[in-house]
Amino acid sequence: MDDRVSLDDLVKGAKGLSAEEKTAARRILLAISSGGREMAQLLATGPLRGLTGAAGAVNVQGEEVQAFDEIAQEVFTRTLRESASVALLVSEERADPESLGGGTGSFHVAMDPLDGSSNLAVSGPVGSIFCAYRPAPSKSADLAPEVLASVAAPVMAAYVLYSVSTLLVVSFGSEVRQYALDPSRGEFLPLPGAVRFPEKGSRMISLNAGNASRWREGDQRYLRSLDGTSYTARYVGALVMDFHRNLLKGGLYLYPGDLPKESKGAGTAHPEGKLRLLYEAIPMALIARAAGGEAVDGHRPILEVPPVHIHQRVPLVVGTASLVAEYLRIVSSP
Ligand code: AFP
Repeated sequence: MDDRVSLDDLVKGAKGLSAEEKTAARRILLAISSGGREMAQLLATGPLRGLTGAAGAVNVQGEEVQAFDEIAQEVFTRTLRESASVALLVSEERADPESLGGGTGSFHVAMDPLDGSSNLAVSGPVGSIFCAYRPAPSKSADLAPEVLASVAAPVMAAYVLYSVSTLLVVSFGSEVRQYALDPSRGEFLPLPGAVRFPEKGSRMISLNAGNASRWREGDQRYLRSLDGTSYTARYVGALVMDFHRNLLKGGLYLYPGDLPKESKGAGTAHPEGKLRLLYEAIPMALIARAAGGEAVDGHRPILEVPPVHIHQRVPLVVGTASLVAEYLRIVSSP
């Protein structure tokens, strides 16, 4: 059955949103679509304009900023501001939340405007990730605590995948829908069917084994347990691409924390993992759950991790529910 659902109809069917929130959610999705369309065009011609390398600056995570990271930041900040539906915006590329002045029914939005940007140098896939949070009733004078208070209520998650085609994937928590950019019309058009992790899918395992000597014993044990079993190793190094492939085919994405600093040699950088709670782990967890999958931080569901910082990192294990359960069993039983 060809049950394509337009973005408008997806918003109309979203459960638990007021009429004002539905209007805001629709405008935010239009802002993401329009920014995604603009980014797809810019990325396609990036190599011709020399836009693949580092810009030389360093972002709030201490990472070198690629030119496109900043371009994506500006594109999506503009489209989200124009939506008039975002109160506060948190971005990987900015130390502090920015007030975008959205009116009644507005959400706080956390975004990673360009995920996997180190792939740009080789024309590899990249993505943009977004999560809309419902503001908590009591307002704080400071912006960061106000965003953190809203993190308990993620309402909508979306990502744009820029690859051989440009896809928009959206969920309000009950189902996951895909939209493909038609460049000739400049529009994201719905693809048929709700997306779910396949019941009897592949066993794609996505992890950076080059970091394994720095992982905790449980994660190393999980890696050893794969030896001799039937699985396929796939790792692009862009969360959006690795997650999306596993969502469609069946699989597990794993980015654990490193051992505490004193136990490791030089290069130790991510005791809590590399990925960020608000704009990477939670949106992927919302989408994974809505697609019948699961997401954990190594012990507990990602959606139960208490938020303490807007740029908080968290270990992430996400994918097919049975593979996440298998991971949890192996890390917890020496
Ligand atoms: P960049 O945006 O700095 O390329 O990082 C991408 C990312 O956050 C995520 O998309 C990848 O899955 C992960 O990092 C890859 O990290 P490693 O290079 O350490 O495997």
